[in-house]
Amino acid sequence: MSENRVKNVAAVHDLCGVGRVSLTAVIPILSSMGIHVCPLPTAVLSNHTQYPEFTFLDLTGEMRKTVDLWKKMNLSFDAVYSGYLGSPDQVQIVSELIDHFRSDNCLVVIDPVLGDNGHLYTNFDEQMVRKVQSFIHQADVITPNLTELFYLLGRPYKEENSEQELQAYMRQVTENGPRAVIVTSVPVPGDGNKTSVYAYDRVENRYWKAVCPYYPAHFPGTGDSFTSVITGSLLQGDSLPIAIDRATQFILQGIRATFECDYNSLEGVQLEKVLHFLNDAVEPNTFEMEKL
Ligand code: PXL
Repeated sequence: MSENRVKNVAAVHDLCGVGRVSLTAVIPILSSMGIHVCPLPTAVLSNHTQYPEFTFLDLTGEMRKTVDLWKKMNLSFDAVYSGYLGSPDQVQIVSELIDHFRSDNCLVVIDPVLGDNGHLYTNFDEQMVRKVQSFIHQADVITPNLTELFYLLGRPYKEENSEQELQAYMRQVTENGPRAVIVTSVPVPGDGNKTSVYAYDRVENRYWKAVCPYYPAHFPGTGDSFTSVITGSLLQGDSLPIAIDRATQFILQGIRATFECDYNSLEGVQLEKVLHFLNDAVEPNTFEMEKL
């Protein structure tokens, strides 16, 4: 019976030996949610780039060969999901992958990894920003953090934004492309112990918001874990607000399971302790916003 078929995702991310980011977060999370991950690795690193030193093997040439072969093999994917891409060339390859494999039954999730805390990550420049600005038009769902949202809009970063402004930004970023945007790491004005997530579904013209506790520790890879849960949840048939509930709840469980430990936070949240929660019921925490 075809309904029982395990769904598959072409996952375009790098592979880091140490530090739970990209594929080492994407694979366990989606596998735990009953989804088959087909990795298209963009690079192999000794560890992620927030450690003082790292080795880096670029796989752009191998990506091109893999995509050409996958096209010949008559494959189909239930989703294409991309994260950190190292260069405009890699974006171009993933863009061609999506063009080839997209269909009404294929969900395209793009996490437009560009920066955080108001700044671009090392190695990214205006050329990369412009490439990603047009790339997101191919997505069904994008998951920028607040910094990335401003880069996608070509506006200077601003930490404090009214709900009316946030709604306008989300309408603008979805104008020619993604059906839905989920914006993470939106500070809650006047409350440093909270953070929030905003979302907009252009087709339904509905806005959503979730407020979550904020833990003052930096764990690389939480964005990758968040978008992986969103992807798995949407593939399981959940609505956008339920997918956000699932993702925010999981990240919180992971941070709580890690926060108290005497531990180098660069290694990322201890996913292994909380993967089993992915199949539990979720507490509703995402509410529909009034249109402003
Ligand atoms: O999205 C996190 C991430 C992914 N890939 C690489 C990284 C990081 C964060 O530092 O360095 C290579």
